[in-house]
Amino acid sequence: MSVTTKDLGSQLAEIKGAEVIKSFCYTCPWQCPTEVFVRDGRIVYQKGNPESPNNIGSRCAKGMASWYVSQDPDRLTTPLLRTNPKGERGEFKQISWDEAFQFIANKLKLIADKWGPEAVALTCHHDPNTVFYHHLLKDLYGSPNMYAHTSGCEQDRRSACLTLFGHVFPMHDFANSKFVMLWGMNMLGANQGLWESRALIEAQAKGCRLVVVDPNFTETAQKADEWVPIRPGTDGAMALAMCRVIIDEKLYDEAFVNQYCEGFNGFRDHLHDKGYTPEWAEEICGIEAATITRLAREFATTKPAMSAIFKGSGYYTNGHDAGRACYILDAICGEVDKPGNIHLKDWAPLGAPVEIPADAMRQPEKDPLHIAMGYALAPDLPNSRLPDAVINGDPYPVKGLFVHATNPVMSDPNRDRVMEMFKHLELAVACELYLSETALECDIVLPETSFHEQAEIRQGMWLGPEVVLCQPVVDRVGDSKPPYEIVKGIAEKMGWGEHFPYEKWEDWGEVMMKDVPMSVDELKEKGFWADEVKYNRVPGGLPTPSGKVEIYSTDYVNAGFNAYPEFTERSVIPDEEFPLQITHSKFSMHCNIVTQNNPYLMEICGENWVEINSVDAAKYGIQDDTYVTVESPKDKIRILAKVVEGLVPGCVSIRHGHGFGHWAMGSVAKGKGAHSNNLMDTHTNPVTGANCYNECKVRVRPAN
Ligand SMILES: Nc1nc2c(c(=O)[nH]1)N[C@H]1C(S)=C(S)[C@@H](COP(=O)(O)OP(=O)(O)OC[C@H]3O[C@@H](n4cnc5c(=O)[nH]c(N)nc54)[C@H](O)[C@@H]3O)O[C@H]1N2
Ligand SMILES: Nc1nc2c(c(=O)[nH]1)N[C@H]1C(S)=C(S)[C@@H](COP(=O)(O)OP(=O)(O)OC[C@H]3O[C@@H](n4cnc5c(=O)[nH]c(N)nc54)[C@H](O)[C@@H]3O)O[C@H]1N2
Ligand code: SF4
Ligand SMILES: [Mo]
Repeated sequence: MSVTTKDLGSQLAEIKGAEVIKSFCYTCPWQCPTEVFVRDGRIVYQKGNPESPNNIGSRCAKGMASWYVSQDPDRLTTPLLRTNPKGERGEFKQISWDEAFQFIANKLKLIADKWGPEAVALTCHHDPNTVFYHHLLKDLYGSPNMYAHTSGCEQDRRSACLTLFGHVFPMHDFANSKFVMLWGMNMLGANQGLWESRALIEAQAKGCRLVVVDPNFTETAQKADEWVPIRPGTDGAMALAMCRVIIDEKLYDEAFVNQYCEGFNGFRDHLHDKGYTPEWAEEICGIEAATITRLAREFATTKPAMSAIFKGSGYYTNGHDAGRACYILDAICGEVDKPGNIHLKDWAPLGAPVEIPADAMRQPEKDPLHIAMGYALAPDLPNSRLPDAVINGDPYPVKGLFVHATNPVMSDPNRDRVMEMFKHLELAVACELYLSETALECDIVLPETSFHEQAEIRQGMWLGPEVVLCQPVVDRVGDSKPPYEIVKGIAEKMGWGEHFPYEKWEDWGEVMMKDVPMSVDELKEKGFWADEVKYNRVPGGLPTPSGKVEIYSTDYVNAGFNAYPEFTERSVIPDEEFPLQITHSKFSMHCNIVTQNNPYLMEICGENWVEINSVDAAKYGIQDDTYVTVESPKDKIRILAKVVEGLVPGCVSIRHGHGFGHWAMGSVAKGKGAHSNNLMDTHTNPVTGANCYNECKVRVRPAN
C-alpha cells in the first residue's frame, strides 16, 4: 500500500488542476508560510507550508478564510479624493493614479517648504512593504517620523525586553520548557503563531507545567495546570514579590547573576527597602501570599522555565515596570535564551529593497517625535500623543500623515480626539484595502493590493533566523497597486523616480536577498529560508549599555526613571459611581479589525461582547446573552453581555474587534457589535508611551 503525506484537501485541489504557489498569510501579524492552490485565477484552497517550521502544514480559521479578501466586492478599486470639508462625513470622487500622485507630491512640497519635512509622519501596522514608504519619506524627503503602531500593541513588552536584554522582540522556546508562566498572554486564543501554540501543547504533553496569570479564564488558562486570577493592573506587585521569595530563599542562579546581570545586589536591597513581600502583594493583586510563595519556589526550582508576557500586564500606566519585573524572574533564575526560555531571536540577513545613494539621502534636522515628546525610551511613537502634535504643534507641528494599513480612528483610544486630529492635517493619506473609518477622515485614499495580490519578503516569526515570501497569487482587485508602485509613482512626481528602477518585484527581491544564501527563484519554489536556532547569547554580551542583563537599568536612570522596577497603582481606579474596571481581549476567530468583513468568520463570530462575572451580573441585574449599556465617564456603548464564572469580580472584559464598520469598511461588517475605544480617555504610559486601553472605569446596566 502506498503512503501519502498529503492531506485530502491538497490532493483534491491538485486533482482538480490547481496550481500550488508558496506564499505566506498576513491576516494576522504572524505571517505563516502557506501553500495557496489557485485555479482559473481564484484561490480554491490554502494550507500551511508543510516544510516550514512555523506551522508544519496547519492554518487557523482566519487564514483559511482569508481568500475572501481577494474577491471582496467591498474592496477599494480606484484612488479617491475628498470633495467635502474635513470634519464632515467623507465624500469622495474617483481620480486617476496620476492625479493622486501629483496631489500628494504637491502637498509634500508645500509642507516641506512651510514646516519642514519632519512635519510629515507615517504610521502603519498591517504593514506589507511599508519599507518603500520609508525610502520615500525618510531617506529622500527627510522626515525622521517613520513609525508603526506598537504603542497600541505590545509597547510595554518590547520596552521591558529592550531594557533588560537589549533586544526588541522576545520569542518563546516552549518546546523545551518544563515550566511556563504566562502573564496576560492568551496565546491559544489570540494566537502568536501556530507553531508556538503547537509547541506549548506538545511541551505540556511531555510534562511541562503551565501557569496562566490573567483576570480572565482564557482559552489558554483553560488548558493550564493553574489559573492565577489576578486583579487587573497588579502583575508588577506579584512578580516583585516572587522575586523577593526567590532571592530570600537563595533559589536564584548565583553564578548567572554574578557573571551576567547588572545590579542584582541593589535589586535585592530595593525589594527589602520597599517591603515587597508576598503578604504585601496579596493585598494588591488578590492572590494569596502562600500561592505567590509556592509559585516562586516552583518557578525557581523547575528547569528550564520561562516567565513571558504579552499585552495583559501592559495597557496600564504601570505596565512598563510590570513587564520588567516579569522578565527579571527569568534573569535571576538564569533562564534567558537557553533551550526552554524566552528567546532573543536572531534576524535573517535581509537587506533593504531600495538602495538610495548617500548623496541623495536627506538627513533629518529635528529629533523624531518620540524624542521631542520626551519619551526617550519609547520603542515606537506614543501615538496617543500624535493629536497634540497635529492639533497644537506640540512638540512641533505635524501637518502630513500617511496611515498605511492601520485604522487609528478605530484602534487607538479616545476616538473623538483621533478624529479631531484629522481635521487639522494639511495632507492625510490612507493606504488601505477598504474605505475604513480612518480613510473616511483622510484627504486621499489609495487602494492597495492585499497580500494575495502582491509580493513581499519579510523576516519570519519563528525562533531561528528566517525569511518568508509572499507572492502574488491572483490578479489585483480593480486598479489597486502594491506599495512599491505607489511609492514609485509619488517619487517620480517629486523628481526622485531614478531611485525606484525596478520593473518587477523579483528585481527588488534579489536586492533584499543578496546576503541570504538563497536566490529569489529558490525562495519562490520553497516559500521560506530558515537557519538553525542558536541559543545562549547572554555570555557573548548583550546590546545593553553594560553588555549584561540590566536588572539595574542604565537607560532608565539616564532618562530620569527608577533604576529598578517599582509597583505603583494605575491612574484610573473604579469607584462607587463607576465600579468596574475595563479589560480587553481578542477573538480566536478574528484578527483585530481586519476580518470583520469576512462573511465566513462573521458566521462563526458575528459580533463582540462584554464578559461579566456572575456575582457582578446579579448585582447589576444583567442576564446572560442580553444587551447592556457599558458607560464610562466619557461615553457609553450598547453591547451583548456574556455572564461568566471565570473572570475576576470587579472587572469586565470587552472582546475587541467588532463595532468597526458601523459607518464604514464594508457591507458585512457594518452595524455588527460595539466599538469600545471611545470609552477611554487618553492615557499614555509615562515611560514607554504605550496606549493604556485599560485605564478606564465603567458601570454596566441592562439596555433597552
Ligand atoms: N486570533 C487572533 N490572534 C491574534 C490577534 C487577534 O486579534 N486574534 N491579534 C494579534 C495581535 S495584533 C496581538 S498584539 C496579539 C495579542 O496577544 P495577547 O496579548 O495574548 O492577546 P489579548 O487577547 O489582547 O490578551 C490580553 C490578555 O491580558 C489579560 N489581561 C488584562 N489585564 C490584565 C492584567 O492586568 N494582568 C494580566 N496578567 N492579564 C491581563 C486579558 O484578560 C487577556 O486575556 O495577538 C495576535 N494574534
Ligand atoms: N480596545 C482595544 N483596542 C485595541 C486593542 C484591544 O485589544 N482593545 N488591540 C490593539 C492592538 S494589539 C493592535 S495590534 C491594534 C491594531 O490596530 P491597527 O493598527 O488599526 O491594525 P489592524 O487592525 O491590523 O488593521 C487596520 C487596517 O488595515 C487594513 N488592512 C488589512 N490588510 C491590509 C493590507 O494588506 N494592506 C493595506 N494597505 N491595508 C490593510 C484593514 O482594512 C484595517 O482598516 O489595535 C489595538 N487596539
Ligand atoms: S496564525 Fe495568523 S498568519 Fe497564521 S494562518 Fe492564522 S491568520 Fe494567518
Ligand atoms: Mo497587536
